[in-house]
Amino acid sequence: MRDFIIDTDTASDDAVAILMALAAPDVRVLGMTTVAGNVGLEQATRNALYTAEIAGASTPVYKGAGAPLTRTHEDAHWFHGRDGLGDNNYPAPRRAAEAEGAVEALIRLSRAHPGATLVTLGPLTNIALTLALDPGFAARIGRCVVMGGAPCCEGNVTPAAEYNIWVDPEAARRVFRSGLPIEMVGWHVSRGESVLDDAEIAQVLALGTEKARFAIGCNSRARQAYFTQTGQAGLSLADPTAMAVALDRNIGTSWSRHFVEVECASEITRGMTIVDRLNVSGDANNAAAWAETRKAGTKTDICWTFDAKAYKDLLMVALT
Ligand SMILES: [Ca+2]
Repeated sequence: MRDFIIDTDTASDDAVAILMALAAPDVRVLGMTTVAGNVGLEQATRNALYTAEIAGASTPVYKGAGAPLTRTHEDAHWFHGRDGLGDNNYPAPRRAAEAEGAVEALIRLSRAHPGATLVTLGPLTNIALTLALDPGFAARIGRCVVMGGAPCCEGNVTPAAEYNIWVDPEAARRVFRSGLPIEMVGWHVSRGESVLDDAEIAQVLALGTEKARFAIGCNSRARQAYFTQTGQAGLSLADPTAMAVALDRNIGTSWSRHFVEVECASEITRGMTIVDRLNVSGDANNAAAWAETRKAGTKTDICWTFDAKAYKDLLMVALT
């Protein structure tokens, strides 16, 4: 069995990603840690618990940060609905979160299960706080699959940035410099061929399971919002594409490894993930600006392209 820990700002696409992990026969989800992001912390926690319930799982949920490290929290209700699950009035979950906090749980679980895979589906606040308290955390994680960023392409919240990185860029910068073995699955991966078209959505619903109905129903608002934003019809699910890569790295079909920097100061490019694709960050004209990144020495694996068919097959099995 492979051990997974999921850090999530549970909204509608997180919910589908969580269902995928909980359905994987060779994966044990040790716990889920929640963070303020697409929705507030209380709602994210409630949604994580409710999603586990839909999957018939009793995975413990640990509450984490209620706001970014230094900035005011900004939600994404416009995309996922006020409750993050498309405002379908889902009932309250039967279980409650654990008394232990997310940071404490992350440290404890990484000690008890070294080599576990950490999958982050939200802002990186909890992970930055964990690293601040325990820098050794990075070395105890086997893989860290990050849904976040927009490497060398446009963002979904500003022209330059993807939401998870944009909302807490200081946390992201700390995490990208930490030595965590990051596999970055940016927003671009969930677009184009990865979008479920109307026929594929009908195929999911034809499975007739509660999981399938929930996966499509909770994303009804996101489906409309994505069309408004991009003009592409269908269901674009960012977190499930990252989870697919976590479950099977080969679903990412081309990768390369680079220094990545996160813009924290600019108004226009806040949260931009800048990838040193040509390895010029050490050149004299860049050396000062990139000194901290290069000193940290951590490169990130960037997923550029993706096997959309294998992802959709995996999704269908998970929702059956
Ligand atoms: Ca998310």
